[in-house]
Amino acid sequence: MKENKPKFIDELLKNETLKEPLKEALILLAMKYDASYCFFEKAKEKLDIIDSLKSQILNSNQAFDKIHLKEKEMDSKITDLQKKVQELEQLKSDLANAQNLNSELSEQQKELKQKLKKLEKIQEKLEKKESKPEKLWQDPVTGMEFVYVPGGIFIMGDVFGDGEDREKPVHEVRLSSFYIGKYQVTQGQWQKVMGNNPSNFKKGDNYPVETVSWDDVQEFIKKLSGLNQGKCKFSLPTEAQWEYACRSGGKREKYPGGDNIDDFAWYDSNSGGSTHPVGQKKANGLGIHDMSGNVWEWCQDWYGNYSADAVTDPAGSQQGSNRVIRGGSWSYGAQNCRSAYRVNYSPSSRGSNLGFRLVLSQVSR
Ligand SMILES: [Ca+2]
Repeated sequence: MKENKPKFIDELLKNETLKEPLKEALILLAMKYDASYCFFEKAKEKLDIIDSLKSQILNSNQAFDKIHLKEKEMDSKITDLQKKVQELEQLKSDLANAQNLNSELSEQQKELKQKLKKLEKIQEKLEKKESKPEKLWQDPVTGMEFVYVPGGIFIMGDVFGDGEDREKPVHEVRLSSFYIGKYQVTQGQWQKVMGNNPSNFKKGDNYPVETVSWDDVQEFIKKLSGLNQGKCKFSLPTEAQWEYACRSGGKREKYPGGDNIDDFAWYDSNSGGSTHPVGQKKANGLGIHDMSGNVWEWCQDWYGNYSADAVTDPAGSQQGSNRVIRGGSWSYGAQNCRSAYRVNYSPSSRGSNLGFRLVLSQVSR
């Protein structure tokens, strides 16, 4: 072991004059000094260790603080992340709801589309029905056939300029669609409804009924409507309806169907002095027979003068004493069988050359 005693003690011990007790005291002192020195050295070492430990502790405290800070940051980041996760969950659930809603909506959309298609089909059918009505309608009671006459505009009256004054002035008429008898009412049909046959020429059921007054016809209409349980609205044609139907829907036709009267009408030159079964002559452009000739036909209107004004669905004079008759007959000449020719008769009058046909304006199902 290294000795650390101070030099001056060695110097003193070299002195031979030094007394023994003093020498011993000096050696003891040197030993004490050495021990103290050793102790001091060790303490110093310990202090160094303590310092180092202190510094380590300080460092680790700082590190701990840093870790704590990081921990806090991490906590805050975790909280943020948790929030984000919650938001994402909410978004996910919103998305799921939206998807459900979307699929519900598309289901509803599908249903709506199907309904729309059905509606369109119904509309199409309705439009077809409206635009293409049945061309023929048959009365279930008498078997009477009616022809559809599509409405339109025509010039009514003496369009050929060879008529009577009472066929003037020509004027514009607008008419709604209607149905009109394909034939004059027959004796068989009259018999079925009225239970009698007032006709002069009783040659068969298919001959036109005649010797019926305008008033008789009103009774016939009332009874026929009753037999149809009020489902059908029958009437005599207005004078405008009659002329429009006669001229194949308002065409410029001198006789119903064309210029050659013999093709279309029984009149004095070809009738042999009698009526003929309905429908034997050619039909006009609408498929209607015997508008001219065979028997005159009652119209609904009071007889009156024409006005030059354009009119819509005219119903004739508002009042009068006679009703209009149209078309000529088996006993009259070609001039009286013209489409525009018009004459009048007392509503109570009857004649073997005077019958009628009906108009159907409405059928309720
Ligand atoms: Ca006729």
